[in-house]
Amino acid sequence: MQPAFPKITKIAYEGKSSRNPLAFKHYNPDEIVEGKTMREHLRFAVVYWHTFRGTGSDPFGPGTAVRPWDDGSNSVSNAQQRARVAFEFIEKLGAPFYCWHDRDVAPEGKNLRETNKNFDAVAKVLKAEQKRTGIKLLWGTANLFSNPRFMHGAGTSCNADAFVFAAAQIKKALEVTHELGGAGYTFWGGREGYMTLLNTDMKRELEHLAKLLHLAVDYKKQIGFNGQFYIEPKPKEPTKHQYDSDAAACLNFLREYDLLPHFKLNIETNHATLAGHTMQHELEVAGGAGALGSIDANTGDELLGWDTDQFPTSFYLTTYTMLVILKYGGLTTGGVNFDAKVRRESFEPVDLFHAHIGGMDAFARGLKIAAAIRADGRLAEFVKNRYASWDSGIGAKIESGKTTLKALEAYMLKQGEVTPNVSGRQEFLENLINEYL
Ligand code: XUL
Ligand code: CO
Repeated sequence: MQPAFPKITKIAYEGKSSRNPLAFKHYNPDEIVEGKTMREHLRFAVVYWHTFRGTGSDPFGPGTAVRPWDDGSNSVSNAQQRARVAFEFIEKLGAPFYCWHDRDVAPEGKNLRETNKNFDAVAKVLKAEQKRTGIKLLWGTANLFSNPRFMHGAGTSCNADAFVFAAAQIKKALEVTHELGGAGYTFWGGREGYMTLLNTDMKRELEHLAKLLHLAVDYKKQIGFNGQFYIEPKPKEPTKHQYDSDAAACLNFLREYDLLPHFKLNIETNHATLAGHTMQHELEVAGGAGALGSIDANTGDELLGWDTDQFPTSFYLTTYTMLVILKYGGLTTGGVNFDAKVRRESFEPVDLFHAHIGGMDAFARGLKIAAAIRADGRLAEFVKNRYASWDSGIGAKIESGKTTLKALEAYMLKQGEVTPNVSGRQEFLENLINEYL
């Protein structure tokens, strides 16, 4: 095969004084941070859908992207060629992982049988390319939202046959993920929600969704797939309301239907924004429940109210993200997945490199800053001291459950009033973060 990126060689780490746009300034894969290499901490993944299937189209116009390797057809051979190009890109970039939807990698055929055959034919190339390069699958997923059959949803559709098609699709996607040694499998319920409650039996839909996930858990065990299952929260778009609206809603759903032991969350920055939360908030909610699994690291534009899927470049964002991830023990099965696309105006293949290099550098820098803040210790110490009143005396008694409302009343009757104990010091803490940026 002729190289798709003939002028680009392996992207190297050149350090922060480099002015080479095709070099890393901060991501030095072998550099040790908090006892692990950056490669191990960040576990970067390239997404197949935006990077190799994105055309730059939007609701107002067709694609702009120039992709000389793609013949534009829906053939299996074009899909196989695209797979080889994908691996050339990921290898040159030096990302250790990638992620796909079943329908990104292979075209749909005229029925499920033919579609599965197409998928197998491309998966064969993916497997060979994984073997050749050592690049691994972070997670696979099934696209249960693009085809018109899923107009009412998949697991939550009013049409039982659509549920069945989704189940069959998940079965196959799990098999291929397993065959490719995937570290995980993600469920993003793009149309698992509603456009209007006037036509929706919410309770019944949620029960169906839980059933579908239980069937997947059972099948996972049956085929011996040990990868981690994730749910990816998002509040809306394409639906008005998606049931997996944020981390807290997902956790509640998983607990209610006895699914929590089998799932962690895949938290996406732009989805947090759409839910009216920060990424830091969503990660804390997941981390506190022991369910922080993986992240989709794309970001949005705060002036635009939709999911713009941009590459992250803000050091504040990556620092806050890495502070929470490190606090909860780091990414284990998960990774930093760039579910991001280049802008429609960035139509050349080289833009794909600029975008990923920038995102990887932003996260490497965020990792180093977060580690430095942790090594400094003032932030953690401040938080610890802020709760000092709970470490002894009446606070410790309450925490250990050794008190009653009557005893607390007696305590306060004696004391009379609450004395302020510590300032929140938000400004001081914001300045402290700035010392490291
Ligand atoms: C959509 C989104 C998806 C999931 C995988 O907003 O983030 O691409 O990551 O289905
Ligand atoms: Co995503």
